[in-house]
Amino acid sequence: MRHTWVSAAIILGLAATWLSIGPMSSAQHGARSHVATELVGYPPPLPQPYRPPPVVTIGVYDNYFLPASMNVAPGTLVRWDNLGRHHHTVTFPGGSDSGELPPGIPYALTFPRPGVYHYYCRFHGVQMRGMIVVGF
Ligand SMILES: [Cu+2]
Repeated sequence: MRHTWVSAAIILGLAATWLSIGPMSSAQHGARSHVATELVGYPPPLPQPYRPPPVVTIGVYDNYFLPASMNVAPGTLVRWDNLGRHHHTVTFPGGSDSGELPPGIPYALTFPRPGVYHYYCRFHGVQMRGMIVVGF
């Protein structure tokens, strides 16, 4: 009986030692612990499904943009459709320019960054102006 208690105490002591230092030191199996480090976070996150960017359309008429002002989220694709009977442009001062857009020809730009973007038509700029507000 006394022998059993001594054995149990020895086993408990060994178990406590094992738990405190681990089954092997890291130097003993460095390669294995390197692999284990790489597997942290396994399984890897699932790939996100492709989500097309939001798209909005602005009408280009003779001689105005409709709507003249539009708020969009970052990453939105903005498309201008020339629904008028004349040629127009979508021109951002110091930036993109659609060139001359004949009737029926669209132009599109993506707005990745927040900000306020003013544009106009080079042929009718006095009255034909627009603004894209890209939200934060
Ligand atoms: Cu115009």
